Amino acid sequence: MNIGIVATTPFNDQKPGTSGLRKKVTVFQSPNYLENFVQAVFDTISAPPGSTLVLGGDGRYYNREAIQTILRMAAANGFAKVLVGQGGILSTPAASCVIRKYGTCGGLILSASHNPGGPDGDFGIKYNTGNGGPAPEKITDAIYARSRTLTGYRIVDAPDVALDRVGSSALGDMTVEVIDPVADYAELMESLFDFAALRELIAGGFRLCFDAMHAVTGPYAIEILERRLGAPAGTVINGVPLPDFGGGHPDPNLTYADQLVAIMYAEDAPDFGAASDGDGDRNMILGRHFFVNPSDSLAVIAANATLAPGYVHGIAGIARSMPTSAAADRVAEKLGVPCYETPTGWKFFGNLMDAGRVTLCGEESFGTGSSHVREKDGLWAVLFWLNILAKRRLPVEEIVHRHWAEFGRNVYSRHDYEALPIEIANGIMAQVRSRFAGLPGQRCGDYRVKFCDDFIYTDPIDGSVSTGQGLRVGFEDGSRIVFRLSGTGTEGATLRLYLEAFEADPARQKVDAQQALSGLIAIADELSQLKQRTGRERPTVIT
Ligand code: VG1
Ligand code: CO
Repeated sequence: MNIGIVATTPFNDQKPGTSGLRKKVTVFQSPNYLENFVQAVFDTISAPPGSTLVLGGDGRYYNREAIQTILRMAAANGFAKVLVGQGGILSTPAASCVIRKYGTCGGLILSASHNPGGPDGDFGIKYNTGNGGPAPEKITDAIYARSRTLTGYRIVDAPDVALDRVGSSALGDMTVEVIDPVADYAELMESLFDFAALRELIAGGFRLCFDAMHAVTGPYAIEILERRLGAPAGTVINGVPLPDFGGGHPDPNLTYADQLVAIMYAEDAPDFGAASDGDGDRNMILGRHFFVNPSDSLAVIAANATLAPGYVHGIAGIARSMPTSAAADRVAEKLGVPCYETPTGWKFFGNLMDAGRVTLCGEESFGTGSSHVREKDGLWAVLFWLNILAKRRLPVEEIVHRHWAEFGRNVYSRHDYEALPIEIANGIMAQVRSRFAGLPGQRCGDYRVKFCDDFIYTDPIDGSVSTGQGLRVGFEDGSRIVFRLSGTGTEGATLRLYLEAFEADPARQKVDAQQALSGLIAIADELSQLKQRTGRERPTVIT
């Protein structure tokens, strides 16, 4: 077997964002682009000889080609073994599960998550460390630095490896083991949730619908919901993963999961609906004619955690990203466990979970998970909800309403302005920042400003500091406005506006969030000149 070193000129645009390196497929297809980044990862982690790597992706366009390239490079870089999902498929949480279960030195996950796929869509790659979680900033910074100085990469000259059948084959001195992408993950889910109770719930006529959005969760959901839990065939819709996600936008929100939303708001709607994203780490939870805000979902799961066998002894603590509502904080307070506020992105939860400080983590962006893996986990959240529903036997809406009555409601919404010209987005952020000095103590509408800052996080475990994580305007009554630029988009800039108000009075909790937040929305526009600067009357997506 020939190990070659291919000379390259370094790239300058391979800085990983919120969740790995994401670019247009065409960028990844350009000569040496993928190879340069992969070599930068291998050089940075310098895995000891004999190491095993996990490899898989969400099945999007270019997944298979990238896997073949990475296998050839892994063989040339001295890995002893690569565990690759059959057909090149591994959902993000399943990859995390496999890395942990087999104690590998980490893995490469090929995904651009919720971004559209296909030849004109997006591709992405991310390195997860041996704990199963996304590499922390100090590693991604080192990978980026290396990607800018590389002048060559190592690769063997060999034919493609067969990926469609489970089993082992040799690639040079390396073993490629094609594994069932679902089995280890499904086994882990069975160990956490009361599958007997779920089977009984479903056999008793409880109706559900899961929208896999033609993305990676199709095979996982069919195996778990239909085969193991006995839900009727057809419970999983859009269950066949397609390289372009059927032309859709695999983002489980009220805008892009419109087919599921129509089903759940129809006259004969099922009891429960859920959707997941491109790589299977996000979840949207719906009841009959009812949407569960992701921040509330985290809080409800926390408050009901002991109903699931895997959490019967309680939770150690909760962590949530800064823009996520404080609904979970109220549950943590009541349970007497700590609640941590981290920057956006799952990589910031890893240290807290590894140190045993938290069990549950969540983000407002439809991300919920626990220390069972080191990624957010879409199907896990769905099973957690089903477990709660099986034990409490109440409609989804009623569970949330009772939760609000007990803890108060953190009325919450996120407004996304997608594909803005970068200068305009930067201008809005600068405009908000320019107002900071004069704001504290001032009245804005019905609110009085308590503080403004640009969120800085100091990791309580390793002391690392992350700056520039979002502009916050906090009010005396706990309400908040947050402005943040997305780190996952590939077209222009996406500005996210996060809005939160608190309502303690149960008589006033069942209101439309946009209406309840209208005062804050107006303040946000006044502070940022959003409408004027973007020329847009409304956001691209409202959650
Ligand atoms: C978004 C979400 C963030 C999430 C990230 C990755 O990042 O806001 O909460 O962790 O996507 O999710 P940003 O920088 O665009 O706001 V996934 O499912 O795309 O891996
Ligand atoms: Co995702």
